[in-house]
Amino acid sequence: MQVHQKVRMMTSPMDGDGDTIVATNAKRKTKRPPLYKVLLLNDDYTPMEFVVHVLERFFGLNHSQAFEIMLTVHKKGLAVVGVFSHEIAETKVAQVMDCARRHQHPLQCTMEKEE
Ligand code: TYC
Repeated sequence: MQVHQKVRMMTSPMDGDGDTIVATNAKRKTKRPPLYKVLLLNDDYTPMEFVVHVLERFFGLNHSQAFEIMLTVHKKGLAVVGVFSHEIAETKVAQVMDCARRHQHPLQCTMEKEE
């Protein structure tokens, strides 16, 4: 973002009314990489304890944090469980989906670019 700011200085160059124009906060040369939200979706069949286990195992949450997020998903339909780089988010989604498939639960996990 290019932002110009008018600053009073003891030296020139002036812009006519005694203010000096300076450029600040010039465009970043290295853009920060985008971040991705990992979302967990509700369904009617996956056991609550399994969801809590998945949140503890793959997202490093303690039992009460995991239980709280599981309940949010259960009540609201979905919740963000974490925000990661593209590669880490992809890995988390794959780990959850694989674990759910192995246990034959329909649990769904997806990722979405954070704006
Ligand atoms: N709704 C499920 C049940 O009542 C529990 C559940 C919670 C399932 C979160 C998925 O992501 C989920 N057994």
